[in-house]
Amino acid sequence: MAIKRALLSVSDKTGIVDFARQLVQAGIELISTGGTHQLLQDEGVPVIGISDVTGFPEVLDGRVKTLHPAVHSGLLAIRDNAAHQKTMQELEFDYIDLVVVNLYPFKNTIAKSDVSYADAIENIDIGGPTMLRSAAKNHAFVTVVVDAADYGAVVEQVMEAGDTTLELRKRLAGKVFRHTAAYDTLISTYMLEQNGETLPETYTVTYEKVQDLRYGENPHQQAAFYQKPLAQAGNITTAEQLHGKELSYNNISDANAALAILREFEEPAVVAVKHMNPCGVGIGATIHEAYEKAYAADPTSIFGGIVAANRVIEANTAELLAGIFLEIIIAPDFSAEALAILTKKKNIRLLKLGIDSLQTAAQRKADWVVTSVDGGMLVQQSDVHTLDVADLEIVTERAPSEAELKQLLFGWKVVKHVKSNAILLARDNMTVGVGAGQMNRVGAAKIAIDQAATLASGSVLASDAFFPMGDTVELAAQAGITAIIQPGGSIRDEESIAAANANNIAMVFTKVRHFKH
Ligand code: 93A
Repeated sequence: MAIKRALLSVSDKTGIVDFARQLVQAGIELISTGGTHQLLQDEGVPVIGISDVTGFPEVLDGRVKTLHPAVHSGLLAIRDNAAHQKTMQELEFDYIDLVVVNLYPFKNTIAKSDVSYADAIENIDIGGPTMLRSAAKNHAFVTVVVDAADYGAVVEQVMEAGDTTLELRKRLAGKVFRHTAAYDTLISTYMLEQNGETLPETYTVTYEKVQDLRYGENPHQQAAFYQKPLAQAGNITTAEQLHGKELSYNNISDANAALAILREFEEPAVVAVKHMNPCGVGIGATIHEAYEKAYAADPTSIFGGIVAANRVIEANTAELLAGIFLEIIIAPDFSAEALAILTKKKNIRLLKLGIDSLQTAAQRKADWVVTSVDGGMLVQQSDVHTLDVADLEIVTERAPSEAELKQLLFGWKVVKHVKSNAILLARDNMTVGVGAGQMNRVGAAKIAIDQAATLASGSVLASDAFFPMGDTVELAAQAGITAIIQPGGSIRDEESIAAANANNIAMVFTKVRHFKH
């Protein structure tokens, strides 16, 4: 069966004129809606207006253009069914063999910062998806194109054989249902969010592929990278790679972890990450100073790690960064000089966040975090809790000094992002010991103290959850730690408090915990 008639109705008119011309060359008659019709006419492409097919004008400001039995019978009729043939003749309807539609730009509309609700609603396409679905259902006979990237394949087959293959029609129909499902999902998410609804009965977010990955956590695992539509700026999904090899699966998850820590800080901060945990975090008056501290925190573990900064990287810092082996450097931007220095290194990946400075967690829209389990998933709000100093409870005889308090709050911001059980030591605006992912808290404390070595004495300690016994405090005291921040809330808090008092340690309770599994 040859393709005789095509209906073209597109919002994004890129490439449509050339495509239409080629269809006409192949002897196909064209029908089109308002704007598309106008464009084709202006370009001298012969085309019939949709009203000449339906016998109706486009009405209600274009809300009803193609929603008519003449269109949908033309699309849905089973060509080799005698009863359908008879009905088509009686109603004087003609078959439509090819449909080319792309939809009202709902996503682009809601992405505008000043979009009105009415404008968003007006950009919900009804007639377009209806035609796409009719044509896709009847793909045994009808060719349907929703993606301009497929114009070429259709033209090629039509020019050669006057028709498309069933294989192509099936593929294009499958694409259509995926496309309309994603389109509706976005509308649903937008509308329910406007109404404050969260955690719906069915969880349908459509993720769009950013890129295929060479492999997953290990070379024998297939993997790809997806992003949510309308991902916020400053995310790893929206970062621009300026230099270096393709990102790997582990690079992306580590970079994501680094950015989450960075969002804790408004002042210049640098975070070094290895295997999803911070190995060095520093803050300073300048990003250079912050980097020196993040490096000094643990000059061994940073090797092969990821470094993220919340200010533009300048040449002086780039010189230092170029001196060690790093997988990735992430920053809002790089000065031209810094870029010249760093791009000399073939293997380093440079990621630009494309924003002036990184937004802090408090400035961002709260997000939902999805973790998969076999056969399902868990969804929770991202842990964006920020501590109010006024909520701190001093539980020891000695209150922390101002200097200790500053380090305690710094440590608390970072320990939140360390895999539980976590103990972190801080001093001089940098982490000096990180104990991550231990099955018991004393074990985490031992690792942190061991790593801090001589710097443990005079540091402060932060713990992501309460101490079930006094043993961690005893260990801290032996190491010369002077102050502790922890959630409190254990039935044996008194034991920890007594141990702190006995050793002149100042201890504060946050009454908030930050488990991270
Ligand atoms: O407003 S609609 O939901 N009602 C319709 O009957 C209809 N038919 C096609 N939207 C409709 N369309 C859409 O119009 C198409 O999906 C396409 O995006 C757009 C093309 O309009 P024009 O050719 O006037 O630029």
